[in-house]
Amino acid sequence: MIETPKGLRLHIGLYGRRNVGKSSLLNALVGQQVSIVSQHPGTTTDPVEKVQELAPIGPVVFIDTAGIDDEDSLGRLRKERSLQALDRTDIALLVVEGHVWGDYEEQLVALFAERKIPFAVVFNKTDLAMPSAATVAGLHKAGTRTVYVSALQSQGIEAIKIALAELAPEDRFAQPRLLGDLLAAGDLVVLVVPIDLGAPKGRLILPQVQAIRDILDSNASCLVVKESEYAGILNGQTRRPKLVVCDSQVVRTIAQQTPADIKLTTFSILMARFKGDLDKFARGVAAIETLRPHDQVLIAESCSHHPLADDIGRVKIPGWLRQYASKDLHIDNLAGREFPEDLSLYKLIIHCGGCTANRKQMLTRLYRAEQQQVAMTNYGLAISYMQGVLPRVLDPFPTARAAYLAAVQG
Ligand SMILES: Nc1nc2c(ncn2[C@@H]2O[C@H](COP(=O)(O)OP(=O)(O)OP(=O)(O)O)[C@@H](O)[C@H]2O)c(=O)[nH]1
Ligand SMILES: [Mg+2]
Repeated sequence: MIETPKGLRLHIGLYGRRNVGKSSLLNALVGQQVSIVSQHPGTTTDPVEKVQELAPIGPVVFIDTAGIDDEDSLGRLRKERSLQALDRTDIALLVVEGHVWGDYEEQLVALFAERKIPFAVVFNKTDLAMPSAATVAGLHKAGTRTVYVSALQSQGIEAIKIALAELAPEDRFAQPRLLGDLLAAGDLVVLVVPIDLGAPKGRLILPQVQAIRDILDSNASCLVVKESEYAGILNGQTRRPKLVVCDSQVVRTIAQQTPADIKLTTFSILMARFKGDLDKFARGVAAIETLRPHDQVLIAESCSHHPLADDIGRVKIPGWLRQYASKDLHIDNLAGREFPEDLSLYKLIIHCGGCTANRKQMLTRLYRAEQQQVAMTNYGLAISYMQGVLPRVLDPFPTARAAYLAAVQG
């Protein structure tokens, strides 16, 4: 078995007073009894470590520490060990009992701050008591994340995982290449770039520029053409393109003009893979088929650009969806940083390519949707789906294609 070495794993430490439920939380997080729990304060003496694959972050180590609020000689030893664990902690969870917040917690917060360890405050035992509004307000004012849980009743454990994903450093979310991994040196790629009203003045958009750069990094070449020139250029080529990448909005025409043995995809599908999880988006897109009148759909964008008259997220996709599924869909648009906590009212979320967002943000959103069992896909997949060319444009990505086919059959 190939295991990620501990040193490469994100270390998540649980800290807090004795008896607040650190060990109970560890057990709830990993779904196993790995740390001993008892009603006697001081149960955990040495830090307990547990390796785990934690979605969506990946390989992590949880460290359950001894409560470090006692001052007898044994207590001092425990305290030392727990503080040593801080040295290897990438993210800390400060576990507190509902209503208990004092100097001890403030000291731990100061320790995290001094060591620049991102942390969240986990209010445990909320089945017994809730934190005071003043405590919570103070934490929020300082920009600290708070989570309310009950380890005993297994409540709120998902919220901890989401907080962890949000606190995890961006470089934990390994980024695939945009398309370079699909190419060999000497290959030719054709990029079809419509220059319409939506195209920014005097430049190309980021995914197009990134694609050109990535192609060059692979020692491959590319031709950049407008859709009106495409057929002519393709016919005049003696070299067969390895791949054609087009804008989603012209995918149907380009698919018709491209021989079946030349692989075709879209910029947004490349972005879906680069910034998110193509397999999951491919699975999510099948939900379009199940949309019924009055279902709620969320269209989410990472940036808040000024919407154009025929804006893709506000006008085009809603129009296509209404035409394809039902004219009576309820469609909400959200742009920028906001993304609702409660997604459960939505039947489907369609996200933009996220060219201005990072991979971590997208994976965290995807994870949240997954937890609430709400289908999520992205612009490019949704458009290609409604244009009837999805299997074709997923052809270069066999696992995504399989995920899509399984979802439409299931
Ligand atoms: N009511 C309630 N009891 C809880 C909850 N979580 C833990 N407990 C109880 O609190 C006691 C202490 O739990 P532990 O998980 O051992 O606490 P700890 O923080 O690891 O304690 P030390 O190892 O002594 O520092 C046990 O009796 C648990 O059953 C909760 O959410 N609600
Ligand atoms: Mg313990």
